[in-house]
Amino acid sequence: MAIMQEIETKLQKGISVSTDEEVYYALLELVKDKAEKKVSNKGKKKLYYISAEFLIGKLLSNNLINLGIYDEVKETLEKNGKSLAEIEEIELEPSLGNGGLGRLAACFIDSIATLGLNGDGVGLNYHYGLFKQVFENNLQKETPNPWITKESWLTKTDITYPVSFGGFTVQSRLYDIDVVGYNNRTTKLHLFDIESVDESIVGDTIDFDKDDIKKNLTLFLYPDDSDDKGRLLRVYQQYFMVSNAARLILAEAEAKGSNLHDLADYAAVQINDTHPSMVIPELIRLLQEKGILMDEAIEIVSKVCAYTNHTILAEALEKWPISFLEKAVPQLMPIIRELDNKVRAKVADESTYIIKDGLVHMAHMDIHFGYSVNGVAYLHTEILKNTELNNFYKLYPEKFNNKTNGITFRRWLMSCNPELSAYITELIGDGWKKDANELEKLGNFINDDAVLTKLVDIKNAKKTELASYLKKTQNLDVPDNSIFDIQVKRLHEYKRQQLNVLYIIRKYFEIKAGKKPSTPITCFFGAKAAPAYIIAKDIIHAILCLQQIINNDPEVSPYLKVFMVENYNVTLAEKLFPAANISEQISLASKEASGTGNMKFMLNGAITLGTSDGANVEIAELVGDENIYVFGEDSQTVIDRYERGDYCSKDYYDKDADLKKAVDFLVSDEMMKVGSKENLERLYNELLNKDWFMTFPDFEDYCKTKEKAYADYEDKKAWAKKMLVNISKAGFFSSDRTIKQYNDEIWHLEA
Ligand code: Z2T
Repeated sequence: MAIMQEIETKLQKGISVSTDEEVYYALLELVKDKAEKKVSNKGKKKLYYISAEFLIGKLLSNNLINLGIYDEVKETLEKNGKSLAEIEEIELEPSLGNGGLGRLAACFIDSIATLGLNGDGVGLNYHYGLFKQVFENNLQKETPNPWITKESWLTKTDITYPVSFGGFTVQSRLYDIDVVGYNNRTTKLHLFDIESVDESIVGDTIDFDKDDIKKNLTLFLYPDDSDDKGRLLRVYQQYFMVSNAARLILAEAEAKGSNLHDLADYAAVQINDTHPSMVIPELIRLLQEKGILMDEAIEIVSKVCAYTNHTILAEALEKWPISFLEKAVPQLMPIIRELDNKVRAKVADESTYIIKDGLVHMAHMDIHFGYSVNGVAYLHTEILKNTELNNFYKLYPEKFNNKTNGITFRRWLMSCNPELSAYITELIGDGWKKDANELEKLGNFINDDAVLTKLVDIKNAKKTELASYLKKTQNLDVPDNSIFDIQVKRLHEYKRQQLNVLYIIRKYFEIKAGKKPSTPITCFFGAKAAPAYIIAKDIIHAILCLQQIINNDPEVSPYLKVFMVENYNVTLAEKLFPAANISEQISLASKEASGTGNMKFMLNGAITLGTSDGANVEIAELVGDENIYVFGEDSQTVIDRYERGDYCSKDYYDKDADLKKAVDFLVSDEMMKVGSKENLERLYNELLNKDWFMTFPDFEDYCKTKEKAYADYEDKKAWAKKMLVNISKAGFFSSDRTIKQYNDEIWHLEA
């Protein structure tokens, strides 16, 4: 049937006489039908990617692309006076993740489906995604972010399990989302929920009654990025997730003929950070229930579970008080104690024990009782082996391996930048869509002026598109003839948005003093701060105050503008990456495990301005010094300085007049006029008396390197060459490559 007819059959009327909303729901149903008809791998062994977060973003466009009907649908709609872009606006974004970790899980299931592997995602069906960010008086406010509508991507299944906590039992319900691969194949995202969740306890804020677990268990995604503050409800959520996952795993293995002694031939479990770590004791518990003795159960599970670490920030390694676990999941404590005893009997190094000082160290359990431990970028894994987890590396060198992160090019190029995609295909054919390494063929055009011009034209068109979108949705007046310098990621001190802020203040003074940039500069920020992260919110406040001052200063604003976009999420990300000229990746070296935004920028032809941190190191290696701007101290210097403990930010402030002037501006009369004294003074004092993430030592080099990047931008052709090299070398960062490595080296599933 022609696509037009298929849509109209769903609509029961003509497209042209239907509303955008009706068309959206017709397309949703159509996609669900088509997804159901695709095949999925039914191999013996299956991967379960368990994650507390799957930041899938809107699904319509991506599914249309992966089904191969995007262009056809778009044209059909156009012929009937409808715009796919406007219909996409109807879809609510499922923001079921905080940032990189959740988005990575979403990219991974796209690649698992595309590679035709037998693997599913398992997580929770949060009724409210990460909070919606609104700005009021230059401050972040948080409001609830619902995404589930009556018709949605969720399909209710008849799978339900009783899950017991200390003192009560709940009945779970599994909802599935079909994950359509770019290869005629699908897999499932399994999201568990309970039917007693009560959305009516949510008001205008994200505060709610934390006590009634039956009503709130899957109500909210926890809004913390890598600085997770432990909470009891979080333990309930985690156990609910893994208990359901464990039952599903055992049921599916048994259905395929496993006697459970051979579970490792039927299942691999990837533990995405420590949030699902209780799956280890839970699987052991369930195997015991089925008559397998403790020692053997432990051995079986140790051949099934593999752990991914996503951070070296000590405060982000989950450690639960024994009292929490005794209250929420008392049935696990005897098993966890047994695991700890086994470690104590075998290992001399007390630093690796699971239970210490009344705390259960989740990562320690994963490393002792999993068969693989991986970091998410080369540098990150090296730091884990040599520093953070060195004591474990000495015990189990064979378990440690690196899997550099990746992104799905379907969403982060084909879907968000169809213009660039089409042009790449025009130049090198469409083999790159299946094998991203083919992007290297673009290198042949490095001296082709027409190609370089066209790349710049596409970039300019995406900048104009972003500007008009921000005008329409946030009433921002963005000059599209300026350099778009973009920093988008969670707000965290280690990511150092404050360093960018100090540069902007310096630039502001420079322009005031008459030194005007040849091309105007527009600095974009997009970032949510965890609601309880005070200094992060102060940094947002400082950015919004600066935005107000600079954009309204007639002397400065023709040359420099600042925009903090409201409610940065996947939807906005898809509009920002294609429009970027400069990609800010300025974390303190050693602190960003990988970063994945850096890859999205590069793929869309932005040039990285970054430290030698996370995957930036690998980007630099691939593109060469000419095509990236690297600055700042290296990770070893930083690690050594922490080791010595002798950092004093005041010394730098006293020595560098420009730095002093920029820092002092935070508490100037101008800032106080538009901002709040409490917030600005707190930030000022934090930087001057602590600066834990060492912004000051990198300030001078950052400014110098950024000036060099801006100066280089003036040579259009040379800049376009850098863009071309970046795009052509991005193939390594396809999540298809990452997933292939996970499979070859950890999961060993049949293709
Ligand atoms: C997160 O997004 C990341 C690490 C975390 O550590 C937690 C969260 Cl929610 C517990 C990020 C890293 O910061 C980032 O460098 C990395 O690219 C991403 O995970 C995916 O690995």
